[in-house]
Amino acid sequence: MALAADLATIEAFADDVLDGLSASQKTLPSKYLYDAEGSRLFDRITELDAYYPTRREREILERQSAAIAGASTADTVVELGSGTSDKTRLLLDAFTRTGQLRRFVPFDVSEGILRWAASTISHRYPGVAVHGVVGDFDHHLGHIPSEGRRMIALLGGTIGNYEPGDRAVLLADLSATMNQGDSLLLGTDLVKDPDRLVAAYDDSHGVTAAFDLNVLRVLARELGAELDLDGWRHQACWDDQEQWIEMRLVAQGAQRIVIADLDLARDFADGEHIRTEVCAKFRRPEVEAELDAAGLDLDHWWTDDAGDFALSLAHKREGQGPVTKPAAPSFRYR
Ligand code: SAH
Ligand code: AVI
Repeated sequence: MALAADLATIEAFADDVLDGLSASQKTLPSKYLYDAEGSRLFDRITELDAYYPTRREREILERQSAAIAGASTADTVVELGSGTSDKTRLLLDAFTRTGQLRRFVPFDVSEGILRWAASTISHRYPGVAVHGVVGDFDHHLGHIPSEGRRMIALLGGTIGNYEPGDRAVLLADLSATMNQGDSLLLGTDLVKDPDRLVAAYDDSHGVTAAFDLNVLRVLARELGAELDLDGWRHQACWDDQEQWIEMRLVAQGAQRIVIADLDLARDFADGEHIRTEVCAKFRRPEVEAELDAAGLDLDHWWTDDAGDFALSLAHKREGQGPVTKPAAPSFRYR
């Protein structure tokens, strides 16, 4: 299916759009930013000077991948939201050096980039079985192969693209799919000077703006939305209370979005916005507490020298049965 999020059905996409554009604060789930063009633009973002998280996480992986391989003792690396799996090669190199790696399972909603990454990695690591899964964290974690001793990696700070309630659900779902002996490697961006954060999410080259605005093309192409592509502007704001960057599309003059098939027509006043992504930033006690609530115990916490980004390794608590999932959250603004 030529959908933005390749695996998601048109119906699920339509439901999400109806839901998000019907609330008083309009939102769109950030997973729809990643069609083929969105994935390409995200890759360009990771190369920007202003966008430090990728470089900082890479620095940690360069130093700690051997320790991660040793501590996890995993023979299977599952990577959620794998994208290009570029940094992941540092992990795979360390896991193959010890001879422990049998399988790599990249999992992503964006099919094109996933196929490219899976094929690149299977050529580079001929002795490793590569099993790509096209899926959505919110619906398809059950599609992850359960064989082997697995380390599940969620890198890049992608966990921060979930609001706290949704994050608790995702961590509980992950914990529920883990067996005793499996581990979770989690990348989290850390709280820092808001000016640096805003610069990282509103770069002077306009790449992040193009990434954000691209979701309007996705709406037009996939759902036949009628809208003015030039009538919106990208904005990144730091929310000190929520401790997250909010990416927004702000209406330039009065705007209207009509999706005839969904019977949807929304008017936006000049300056009104649609929230397209939250990018939450963390401190260690919060990460530890959120893992704990999901039945996961933190074993290791590594940061880069500047203290910008953290990688944590956690295991499923001994005797931990199914984790009680928090009630599915509703949008805060509703
Ligand atoms: N892990 C990579 C890529 C991060 S970009 C890195 O650290 O650089 C976020 C990735 O997660 C994208 O490839 C996107 O397609 C994927 N993604 C976003 N929401 C998703 C969801 N709900 N289910 C599965 N994949 C998702
Ligand atoms: C994928 N995710 C971790 C990125 C982030 O930093 O929150 C997405 C992104 N949005 C704009 N720039 C990068």
